[in-house]
Amino acid sequence: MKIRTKIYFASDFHLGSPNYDESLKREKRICNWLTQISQDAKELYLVGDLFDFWFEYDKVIPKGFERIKGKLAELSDLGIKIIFFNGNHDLWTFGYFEKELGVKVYKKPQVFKINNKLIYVAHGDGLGRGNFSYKMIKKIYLNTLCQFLFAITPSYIGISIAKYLSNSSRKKNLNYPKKNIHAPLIEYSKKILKNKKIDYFIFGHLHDPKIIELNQYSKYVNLGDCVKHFSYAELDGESLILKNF
Ligand SMILES: [Mn+2]
Repeated sequence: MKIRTKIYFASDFHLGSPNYDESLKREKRICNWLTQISQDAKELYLVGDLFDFWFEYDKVIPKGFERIKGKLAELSDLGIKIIFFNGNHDLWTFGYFEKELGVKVYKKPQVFKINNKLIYVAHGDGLGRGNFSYKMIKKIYLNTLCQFLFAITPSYIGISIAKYLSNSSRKKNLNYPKKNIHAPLIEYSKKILKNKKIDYFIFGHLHDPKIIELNQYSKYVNLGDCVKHFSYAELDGESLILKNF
C-alpha cells in the first residue's frame, strides 16, 4: 500500500473564465496536476473560487466542468480527504459537492491541526478592515431569501445576471491598487495571533502567491491562483512551501 503523507493547498481556478476554450485548457492542466499529486496526497485543500460562477439549483447544476468534477471524485474515492472552501465566486453550493464528490465544504474560516501545525484556512474575501461595499453585497449573497428568489428565477436569466456580476467584480479587482494588496489579510492574521497560536495562515483570493513571516513562528501564505501562476502550497512534514505546476 502506498503511504500518503503530503498535504496540498490550491485556490482560484476560476473555471469558466474568460471563455470556454481557455477555461477548458486550464481545466485539463489542473486535472494533470491533480493526477500527479494523487500519488502522494493525503489531504487536498481547495481554498475557494474553483469556479468563476457556480450556483446549485434544487435539481440542476451549471453545465461544464466535467473533468475537474470527475477528477475530484476520483481522488476522494482513492481515500484522499478533500476540503473545499466557498470563495466569493462559488458561494452557492448546497450539498452537491459533498454528495457527489465526497468533498467537505466550509463556508467560514477554519483552524486545522495538521502534522502538529495549527493552520488557519480561509478564502480571504471580506476579511480585515475596509471593503464595506463588498461586505454588504456578501450579506445579500448569503441571505437565504435572496438565494431562494435567485433559485426560482429561470436559470437562463439568473446565470446571465450572475456572470455579469462576476465579470464586473473581476474588472474592479483589476483596477485595485497592486500595492499592498496583502495588507488587510496580514493585519487580520496578526490580530488573531494576539490570542491564538497559529503556524500558518493560508488564503487565496488575491491571485498573488506569497509567503510572509508574521513573527518567528508564524507565516502568512497566499496561494496565488491557477489562472496565471498555477501556484500551490505543499505541506511535507512540518514545512510548507509554494510551488508551481
Ligand atoms: Mn475570490
